[in-house]
Amino acid sequence: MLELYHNDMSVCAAKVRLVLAEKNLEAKLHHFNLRKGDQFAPDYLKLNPNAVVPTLVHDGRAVIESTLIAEYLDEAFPAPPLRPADLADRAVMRMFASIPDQGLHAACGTISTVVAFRHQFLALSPEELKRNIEETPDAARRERKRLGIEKGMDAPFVPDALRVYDGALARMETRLAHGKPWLIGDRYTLADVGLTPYVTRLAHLHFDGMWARRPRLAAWYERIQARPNYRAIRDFINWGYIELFDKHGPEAWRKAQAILAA
Ligand SMILES: N[C@@H](CCC(=O)N[C@@H](CS)C(=O)NCC(=O)O)C(=O)O
Repeated sequence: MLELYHNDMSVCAAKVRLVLAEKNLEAKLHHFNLRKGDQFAPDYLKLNPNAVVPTLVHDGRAVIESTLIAEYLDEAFPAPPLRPADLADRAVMRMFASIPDQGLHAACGTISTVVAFRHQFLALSPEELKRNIEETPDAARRERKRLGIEKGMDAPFVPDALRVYDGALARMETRLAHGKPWLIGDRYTLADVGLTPYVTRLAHLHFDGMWARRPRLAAWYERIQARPNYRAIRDFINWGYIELFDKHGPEAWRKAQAILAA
C-alpha cells in the first residue's frame, strides 16, 4: 500500500504525484496545511525529521526527499520506465533531476515566499507565525523564511534566487537544443518530472517572462502540460493560491525583471 503525505501546491510533492500518475498508481493521500504547521506534528517528525512534505510510505516504510522518492517509485514500479536504460543518459537524467536539490528548490521557496506566501504567513496569528518560523528545523531555511516574510522582494537574497532560477532555465534551454521533445531525448524521464513543478510555479507567479526568449523551453512546457500525468498538478490547484499569485505576481515580476537586467 502507498501513502503520500503532501500539500496541493507543494512543488516537491507535485513531483511525486506526477510519477504516481504516470504509472497509474493509487496512493492514500494525507493533505497537510503547511501554514498551520501540520508538518511539525511529533508523529509526522518520526516519518520525516525535516518537517517537510512529501513523505511516501510504502507498505509501512517511509521514504523521504522527493528526488529519491521519484527514483524509488521507478525502481519499485518499473512500468512505464522513467529512467533511460543507457547509463550515460541516466547520469544526465540524474543531473537534471537533481537541479532542485542543488539550489533551485531553495530559490523557488524564496521567490514564492517573497512574492506571495508571505501574505499567507502575515495573515496568521502572531503565535502561529512564531511557531511556524521557530519550528522550522534547519537554521538557514528558518532565517530565509523569516526575512522573506518580513522584507518581501527587498529581502537581500532575492537577486541570487532569481539568478539560480534563471540559470536552471538556461540549462534546460541549452539541453533542449538536441531538438527532441524531452530533456533526455525521445523518452519522458524523471528529469522532466523533476523540473515540471518549478516551471509551473513560475507560470503561476506570472514569471513566465523568464522563458520569453527561450523558445525550446516554452515548447517543452506546452508539451508537459498536454501530458495526461499533468493532472497531478492541474487537479490539485488551490485557487486561493492562484488568486494570491494573480494579485501580487505581476508587480513582483516588474521588480524581478529589473533585478535580472541589472
Ligand atoms: N528537499 C526536500 C524539500 C521538501 C520541502 O522543502 N517541502 C516544502 C514544500 S515544497 C515544505 O514542506 N515546507 C514546509 C515548511 O517550510 O515548513 C524534497 O525535495 O522533498
